[in-house]
Amino acid sequence: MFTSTDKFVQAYKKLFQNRYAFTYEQGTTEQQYIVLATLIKNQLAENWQATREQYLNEKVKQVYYFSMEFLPGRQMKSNAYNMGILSEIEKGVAELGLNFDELVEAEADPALGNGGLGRLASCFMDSLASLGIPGNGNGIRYQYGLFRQKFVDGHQVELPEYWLRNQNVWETRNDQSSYIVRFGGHVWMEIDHQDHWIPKYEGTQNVLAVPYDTPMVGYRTNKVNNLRLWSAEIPVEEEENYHTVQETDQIKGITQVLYPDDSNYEGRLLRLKQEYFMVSAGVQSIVRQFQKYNLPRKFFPEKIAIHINDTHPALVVAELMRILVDEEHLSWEQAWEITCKTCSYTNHTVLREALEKWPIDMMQSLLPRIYMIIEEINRRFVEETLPLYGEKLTWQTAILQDGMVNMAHLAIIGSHSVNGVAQLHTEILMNDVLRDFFTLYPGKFNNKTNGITQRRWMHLANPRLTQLIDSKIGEEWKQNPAELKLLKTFEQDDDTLEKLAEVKLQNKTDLADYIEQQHGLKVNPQSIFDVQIKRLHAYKRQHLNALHILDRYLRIKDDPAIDIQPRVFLFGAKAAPSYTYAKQIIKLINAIADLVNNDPDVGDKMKVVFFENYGVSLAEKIIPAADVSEQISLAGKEASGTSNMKLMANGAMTLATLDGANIEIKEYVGEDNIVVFGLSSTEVDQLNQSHAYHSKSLYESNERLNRVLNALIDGTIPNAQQEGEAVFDSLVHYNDEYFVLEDFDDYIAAQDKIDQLYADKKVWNRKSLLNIAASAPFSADYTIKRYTEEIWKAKPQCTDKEGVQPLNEPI
Ligand code: 26W
Repeated sequence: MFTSTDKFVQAYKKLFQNRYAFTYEQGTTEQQYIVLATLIKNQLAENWQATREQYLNEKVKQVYYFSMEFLPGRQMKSNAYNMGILSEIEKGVAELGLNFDELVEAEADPALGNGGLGRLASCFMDSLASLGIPGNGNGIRYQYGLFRQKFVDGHQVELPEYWLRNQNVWETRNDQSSYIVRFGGHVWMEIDHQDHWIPKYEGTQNVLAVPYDTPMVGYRTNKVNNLRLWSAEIPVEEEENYHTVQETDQIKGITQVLYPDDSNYEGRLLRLKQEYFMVSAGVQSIVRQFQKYNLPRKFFPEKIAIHINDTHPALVVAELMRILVDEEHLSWEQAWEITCKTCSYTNHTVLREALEKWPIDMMQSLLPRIYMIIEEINRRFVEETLPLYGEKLTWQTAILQDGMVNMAHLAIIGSHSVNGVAQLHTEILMNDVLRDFFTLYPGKFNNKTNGITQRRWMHLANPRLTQLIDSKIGEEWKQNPAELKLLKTFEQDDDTLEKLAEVKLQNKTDLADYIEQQHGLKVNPQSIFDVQIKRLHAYKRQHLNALHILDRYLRIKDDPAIDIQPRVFLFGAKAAPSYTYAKQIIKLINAIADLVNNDPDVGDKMKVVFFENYGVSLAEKIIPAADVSEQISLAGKEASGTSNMKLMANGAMTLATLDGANIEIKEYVGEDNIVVFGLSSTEVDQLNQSHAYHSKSLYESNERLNRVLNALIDGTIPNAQQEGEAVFDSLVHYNDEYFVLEDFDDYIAAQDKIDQLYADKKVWNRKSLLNIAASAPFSADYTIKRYTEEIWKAKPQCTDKEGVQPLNEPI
């Protein structure tokens, strides 16, 4: 790369001067960052081009990962690291007299997603590139990312997140690959002179989709994959038709802002426009790419895989049919075979309120041709299914139901593979949520447990731990995560355990400094750092955590001399702006924090911190400092979770219900090295079915619970009377939908167990080490290998009757 530090310094100075016409010392931190990032981007351009050309020349099979959300995090350090030039760059920057960490922080963190689904997509991008698998991301270049969260008097306030304010160095606009996407108007069919039925359009609104490409750099490979994000513009030839700012805004508005809703579906027209916009542009560019291969069209599924990340891009099925039938003039049957061999779908949630169903009227007027195609897919599906399975099952699985288009049904019927994201989740899909489809297509269903990239979440976020691991087992684990299990041989080694504790303490001290600087609050790094970081949602039960905090507070008040392990409770969570209850829980926890943090009786025994604006960058600071990982969702509700994996890999102990991937964590680490509590998903089902749950009687009969719940409404927490009442009412008067009260006792006991374990440092450190050692199976590299071998395989089949894929084997 750079032959010497001198060369780097010269190149930096030159580029800075070219760009700004003054010297770098006179520049702002942002400008200094922009030049450094540009220099790094220039270094990878050659590999980026070479990768693209190689894929094209060798006509390799390419995967297209369609996702409405990506959360890549800051990219400069990660790119330099994956390219193998990080230490070189750090040296050069020091030589220039600049502070590298400050430059790193000057980069905007693109918050183009809500949570787990978007971050998973970015971990997958990293793994695809690092494994040298030809994989492309396809998404939307939102001008405004997920809102910036601020607390005003403890309430969440949402501010616009204009992440493109400073130049985005990483993206490249590629006008030559723009496409037109059509909305609305009228469609009718005409026969042309070759006897093809051709749709004719009138009065459509045409939008130009312009791609912005971002390099996805592989770790220690020369491969650079592509993330393509589409932006909506007015087609140049139509500019004269747009006279007012409102008219132009309406077009550009399609890609203006990310919907801030996580797990809650709302049938908004603009959202449907976004979905089709991304899908149509993406599929058009794929078909163009395939044309460059110059192969018969029947090879399409052997050269192209399109992955549908949750139902948001499910229109892919209809759009690919449209292009193959209307533009490529294939027969319906041929087109259908290609489509379902090409497409695959991942489900990410079992929450009913999250399942997308668009009103037929809306779809028909916004996407008339697409709707016609969906109608035909549905007609043929019904025609085939009815005689074999009868009315009930056919009706339950149809795409069109009660005036709605059921997007999950479209995705399943049009794909050769349907997967869940953890073993339990996949089982729930097969036995419950998608049971009817499992009857129809058992061979389509399979599990792909989520994973995380160790590069960002260990190597980069936790360099101290990484160094310690390197010094014990060598560096091989970085290429081959399975090697992490070698750490287990050090479980009785005092030196290793002490060093591990030292690493954790240093990370906690760093986080404590950050907390003091941000919140003006001093926390003691010797305390247990107890972390719950995820979207705020009733099913994730941050309020159960809050009840435990209150209980602890009351115990300390009873006896200020109580001998109790000091704890810092750390929260990071955004609530959907329209989700009133979630916002009330935020306010309640902030009010509890005020109460606890300012009570002299409490002192160092406990502190509560609610970070503002939780996101990828903040997660990188918090996770390496965590002792306890709170994974306390109601069993059966959390599809997988991925913060659970990141925290485990950084040596936190998991405090968990048997939900999502927590179950696999327990399998890998062993039941002695995780603290499990609460109802199982089967017990939850039984309680729901029997209607035997009466939360109010628990409130009345359980003294301890009674006291904590009363504290919500009796003025104990000044400043959150209303919110305390809201939470109280939902738990006591509205029968506690997520069984918080049922799990309360068991949760408190589990928390006491944590205290007990932490009291014996050696025991704790050993468990921490064993968690790191057992975290390897959650490498996204393994997850991606499984997707590649089992879903995006060389010759996928439409009617995959091979039977259910085996669930993941431990490695
Ligand atoms: C249309 C509204 C909407 C928006 C986002 C509905 C649903 C979603 C996502 C599917 C929600 C989501 O992010 N699910 C999370 O996906 C993660 C990655 O698989 C899992 O780890 C989490 O358990 C799951 O909640």
